[in-house]
Amino acid sequence: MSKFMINRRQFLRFIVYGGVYLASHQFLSACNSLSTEQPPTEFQGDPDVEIRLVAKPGVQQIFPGTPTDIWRFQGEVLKGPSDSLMSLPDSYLGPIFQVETGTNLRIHFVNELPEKSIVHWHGLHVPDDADGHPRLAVEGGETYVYNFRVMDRAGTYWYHPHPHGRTGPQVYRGLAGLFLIHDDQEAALSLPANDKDLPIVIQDRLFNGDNQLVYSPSGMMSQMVGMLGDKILVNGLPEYKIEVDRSAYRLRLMNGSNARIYKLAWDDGKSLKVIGTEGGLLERPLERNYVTLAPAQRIDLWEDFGEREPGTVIRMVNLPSGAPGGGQEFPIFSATIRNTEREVLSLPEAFPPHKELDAAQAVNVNEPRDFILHMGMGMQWMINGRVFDMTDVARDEKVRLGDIEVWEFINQRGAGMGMGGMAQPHPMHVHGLQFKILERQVDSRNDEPYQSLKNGFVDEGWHDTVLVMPGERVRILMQFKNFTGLYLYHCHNLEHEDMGMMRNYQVIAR
Ligand SMILES: [Cu+2]
Repeated sequence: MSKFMINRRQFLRFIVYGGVYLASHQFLSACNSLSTEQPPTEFQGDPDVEIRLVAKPGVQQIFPGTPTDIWRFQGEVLKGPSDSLMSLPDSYLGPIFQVETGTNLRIHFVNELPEKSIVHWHGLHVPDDADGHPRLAVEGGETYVYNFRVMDRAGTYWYHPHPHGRTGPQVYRGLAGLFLIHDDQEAALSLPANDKDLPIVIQDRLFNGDNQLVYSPSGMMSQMVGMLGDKILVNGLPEYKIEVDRSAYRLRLMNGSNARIYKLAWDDGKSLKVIGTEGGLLERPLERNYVTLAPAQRIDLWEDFGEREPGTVIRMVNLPSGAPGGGQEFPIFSATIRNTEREVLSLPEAFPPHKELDAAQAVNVNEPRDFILHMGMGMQWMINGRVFDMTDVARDEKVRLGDIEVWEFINQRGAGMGMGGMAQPHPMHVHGLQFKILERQVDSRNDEPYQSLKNGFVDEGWHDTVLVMPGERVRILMQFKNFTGLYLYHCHNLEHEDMGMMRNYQVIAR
């Protein structure tokens, strides 16, 4: 297998520098006939946008005093519009990708870390060899080339490393960035844009007295709960502040934390207007008193700051909840309303529907595929009694190309002494697609932390990550389109994932 991958990498270099696409395509097909995988679906010819993305150690001034050692993505546009990458000022976070649907994208990922890595384009529908599966991880000093067409619609996606067992520490040190997709349909809506379209990437981190990141997921609590920090950073900065005009804004909230679940609200009690989720705009805006945001999830808000008086300072806060580490209220960021002229932009009542997926058309509508989330006897988080294996796919993890399926995640409380307390929330992520959430059922205990978070779920719209609470069953609906091959589904609590709460699923040709 590893020899084969080296061949493929050499081949990809050949495409880039040799440019003889058709001849090399035949060569790749020949290589692939040795494995069970389908040839990757790549675009033909030259990319529209070509980017070099380097992961490497660095330092960042986060607090006064000693700068913090971090790892970061650094990007360079080799071809295409220069604003295909946008950097966040004073941040360790990677550059924000900004591309149009339909763009043929080539990304040279250069690993300059002292360990293996690979990049996953979270939420994107890409060929399996562009999905950042851990089997594709490259050593420090090596390059992996991605070729894919951006097929998803406008929305807030992101990217982060995905090497097996090291995703948690690599993301924690700073390796993550937003991936924004734009399309004509969204552009036609005239939503708040440019300086009124703000990324809000929320992360918690733990620092020592010398401003250095502490990553200590060992020990009983971290194994259960994952890595929690005691400082909140937004876009890589503590005590994040924005100044806003008296106008409508689009706030793209993303939970980039390893394990923390947020319960987000404005401290002046004004409700939140949700316009989008992981897979783009909702069919119509929704109102929530608070939103629950699990690791890897995104929620786009519409906020008309003009409804408040100039000079007002409001804060987005985390409300107390039963989520791990969520017992107290704490601030996320603050916004000061500038004394500008009131600009009125009205929130559309509805957005164009994206597409429909009919549960009745699912091949297993009466008998969903069950995935039991539980802790094994070895104190290890598992899915259906299994932990991650690099290439293993069980019989019940094979799906057919084109099929629509219902999957059910069952977060099982243990039966024995104390085992009930071992159930933890699991934000479940399926690679390579966006799904619909069909229904939730919670067991008769119906207790914390479910009660304090449930009214903040946004189950409408399209998702790539869904929070499954202890005692809960969640059914999702999805279709396996266009690409065969090996993809992942896993818990996006990164410590659970690194511990093995991840499995392959394989899309097989009909
Ligand atoms: Cu989990």
